[in-house]
Amino acid sequence: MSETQIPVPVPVATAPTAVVPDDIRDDIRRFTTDGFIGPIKLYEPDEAAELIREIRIRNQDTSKALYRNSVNYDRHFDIPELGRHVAHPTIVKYLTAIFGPDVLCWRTEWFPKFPGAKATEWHQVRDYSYANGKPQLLPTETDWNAFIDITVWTTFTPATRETACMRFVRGSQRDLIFDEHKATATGRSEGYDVAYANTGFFGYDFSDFAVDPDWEPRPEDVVEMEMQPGEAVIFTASCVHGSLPNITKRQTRFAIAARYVPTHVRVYPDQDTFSAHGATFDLDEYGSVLVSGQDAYGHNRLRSTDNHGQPFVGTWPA
Ligand SMILES: O=C(O)CCC(=O)C(=O)O
Repeated sequence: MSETQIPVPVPVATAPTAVVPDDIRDDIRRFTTDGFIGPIKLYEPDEAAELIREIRIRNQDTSKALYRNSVNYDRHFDIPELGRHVAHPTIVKYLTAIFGPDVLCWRTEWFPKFPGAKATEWHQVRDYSYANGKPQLLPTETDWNAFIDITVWTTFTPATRETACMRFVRGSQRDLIFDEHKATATGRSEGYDVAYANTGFFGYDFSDFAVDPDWEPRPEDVVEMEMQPGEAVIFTASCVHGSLPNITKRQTRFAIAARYVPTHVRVYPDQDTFSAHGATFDLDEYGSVLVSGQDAYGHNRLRSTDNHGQPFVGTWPA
């Protein structure tokens, strides 16, 4: 760690109420030290191909989407395949081993990388205030730590070094390398289309947040994770991550990230709307989805059914 980097408390990955199944004990241990774990198989490759085909067809109709935006936030509300995906039993198994039994899905996002797309630059996210300067997550039972927000990034097409696989800086969740609370103008203006925003982070320039502008990861800490369709990587967004460029001529890499918190975390605290990636999101109809356990806190509005009136959870065998 350089002198300009501010140390953050060493986090504990598993909550006191978490029960870690024996078969994933080593994975959880590795997740604690590295900040990510994968690839983890969720679907067979042909099942993944069929799912993404269906999802892309359904994407044409946004009449029941929660909001109109080109980052496709929260399409699990109107695309049933995604509503089912967020409560996948393997995802829930890992998350409950980390958070304990009570888990909310608070957001989904699409990450397509089209042929010729730029790399996603190194970034590190803690409470998502990079978007507009306001924290989108606020823990109430603990201080902030690296394991109160976990992303499950699932690829539905091959994610290779050529098509833009994810990469991580092992163990970097322990260091403050990017400080989202720094002021920045880039990315916070309204009305741009992320598809055409010429930055490495969907309209933002994450180097604006670098604590040390000269920071570079040590090569031996960088892990490039190639993945098969249907595989997921689970990570804390406070582990520095990004992806390679898509250098192919015709292969789109298509991934969907689902983000989760334990129920004690307040999601979008005291906000009726928020802005991110050039768009404004009205939270009127928004709710987090309880994918496991119970919500004893009542901090957040919950949604148990999607925008077609179908239950989110309960479509997987118990
Ligand atoms: O898919 C990508 O290129 C980046 C994904 C990412 O940064 C995330 O899921 O937080």
